[in-house]
Amino acid sequence: MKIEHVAGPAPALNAPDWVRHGALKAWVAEVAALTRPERIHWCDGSQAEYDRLCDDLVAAGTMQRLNPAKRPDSYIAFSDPSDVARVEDRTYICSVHRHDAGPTNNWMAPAEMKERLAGLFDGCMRGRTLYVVPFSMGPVGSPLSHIGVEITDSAYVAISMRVMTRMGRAAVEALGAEGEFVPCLHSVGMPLAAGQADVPWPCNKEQKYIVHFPEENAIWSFGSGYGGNALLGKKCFALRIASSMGREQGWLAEHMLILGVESPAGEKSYVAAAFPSACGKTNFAMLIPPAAFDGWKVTTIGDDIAWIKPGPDGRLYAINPEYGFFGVAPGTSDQSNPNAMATMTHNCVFTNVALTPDGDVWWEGMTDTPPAKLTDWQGQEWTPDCGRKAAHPNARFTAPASQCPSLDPAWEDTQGVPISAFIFGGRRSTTMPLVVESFSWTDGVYLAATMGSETTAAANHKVGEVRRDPFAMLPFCGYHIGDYFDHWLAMGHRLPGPPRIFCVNWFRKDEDGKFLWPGYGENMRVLKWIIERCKGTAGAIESPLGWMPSEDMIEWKGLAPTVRSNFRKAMQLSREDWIRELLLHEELFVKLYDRLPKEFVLKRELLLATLWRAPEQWNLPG
Ligand code: SAT
Ligand code: MN
Repeated sequence: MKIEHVAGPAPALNAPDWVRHGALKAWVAEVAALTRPERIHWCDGSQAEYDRLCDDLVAAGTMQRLNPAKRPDSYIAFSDPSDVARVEDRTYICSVHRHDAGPTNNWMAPAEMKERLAGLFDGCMRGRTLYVVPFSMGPVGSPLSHIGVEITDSAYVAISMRVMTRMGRAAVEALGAEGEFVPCLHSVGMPLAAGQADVPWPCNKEQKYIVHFPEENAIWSFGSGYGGNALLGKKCFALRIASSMGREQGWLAEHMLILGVESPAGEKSYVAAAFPSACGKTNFAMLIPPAAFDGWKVTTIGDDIAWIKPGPDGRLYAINPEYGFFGVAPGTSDQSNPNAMATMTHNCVFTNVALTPDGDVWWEGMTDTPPAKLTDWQGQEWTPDCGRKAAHPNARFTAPASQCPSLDPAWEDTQGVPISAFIFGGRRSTTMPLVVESFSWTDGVYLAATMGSETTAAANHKVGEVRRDPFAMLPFCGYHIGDYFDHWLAMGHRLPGPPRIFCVNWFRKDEDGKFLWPGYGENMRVLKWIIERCKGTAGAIESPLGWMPSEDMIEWKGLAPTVRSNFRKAMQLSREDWIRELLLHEELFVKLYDRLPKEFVLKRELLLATLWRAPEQWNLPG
């Protein structure tokens, strides 16, 4: 991308001899001339480099080394209290035409945005090191993979990218002299004047911009050092830019975990499941079946993002483009997710969790009884009765996927794994049943498109309000969401036998606000029915919404009878709730009107008519 406003001397380019890509070197030189860092470092991705950058971060006060006896090779970082989550209101899709970004994205004309950003990036790396961070999303050399290069002035970002992506020399070598890469430009937006002391978590408190140019596959991010705002391989590239690439090239980039299920007979199936941020995707991806499911095994391919392409046999194949997990820490425990706990025993970076006096980490939900004393995520002394949370609700662990005990042997398979089912789930206290299978592909795309969810702490908005979150992609779709629905419809109709589509809701509550379903490992009971539906071995009954399991189609072994009676409540459909829901569908549809697939209008009518004929409270028979 052409950068204007170039001025001033730039440091030596310092490109190592393994960088043969002329356009890459030219881009780095161009950025350095604009941002004027003190020095340039090309990341090779080695362990020695990682260790050295971690030492630098410890020296700078950004991270503290955890007690090596408790948590070897691990660190804790506290962010600035103003920089704790994705900033959706500062996230832009800058297509040439406003209409191509659609009504669910912030938009600005590319020329205008570049002008504004060039002003912000001008000199923004003064006093800092510019890190060139080459990375591959997906196994290096896989036909499903793509390469990016992030330029950042944050060493924390550089080391996090080494955990989260295949980072370093191998990615540059795969690029060769003229391979295609997605340029990802990032700055914390806090230049240092001569002699000015740095702060532990540099960021820009006034100005933040997370900007995507889908027509040139480029990303510019300014002002934040946190998570999806700054680790640009994740939401910015692997979802927003990749979703737009996928639409042009005939594939899908989705906010989905991928897991494998092995039956006692040794049959293996894979499913991909979409849930909004902080709705338990990591827990589901690492599920451990209850004891009664002797011989069943769940394995993990990924916990957040799936890239999916049709294979030569007409099935859809998926890879996890990431290399690590950036999981929500609060609520994670040896009970809720033993695999995640085992993944983060070493080589882990924790952000905004609490620090124990003996140099380990703690967060709400990790143990029933909190430690008597902690340092909280803001670096302050904390006691159980102080009235504050010890960890930020969006506190995260960054851990290598390779350390996960449930990792699937095929997780780095360059061809990907075949997907039998798509599962969509929101966080809904009411309305949505525990599980339902759509009547058809079109029907399933409708249900996914109209998904709602109560908001979480993963983005900086009010927690707990229901918003439409189509495909759990609302903050991550890099183009018009109506075109995205159309792309999904078209993808399925091109396949001889598309995967089945299911909706689940682990979060339904009773009148007293208590969860009706135990969740976690017990979700295996629902997953088993889903897998058997795909194989054609499980029955289902017709509900107004789709196919549902009756009570006798679920495996109940080892579960208290009360859960069984709650199941019926969790499967109830209330006409009143659903009429409200359909009005919200209408609200979404009106916004998208000119690009809304016409199937959706008819489907909505059909659903309304069916609900009117059904009883006011529709219950599973029996
Ligand atoms: O901060 S991230 O965007 O990477 C996490 C999330 O919102 O899922
Ligand atoms: Mn996510």
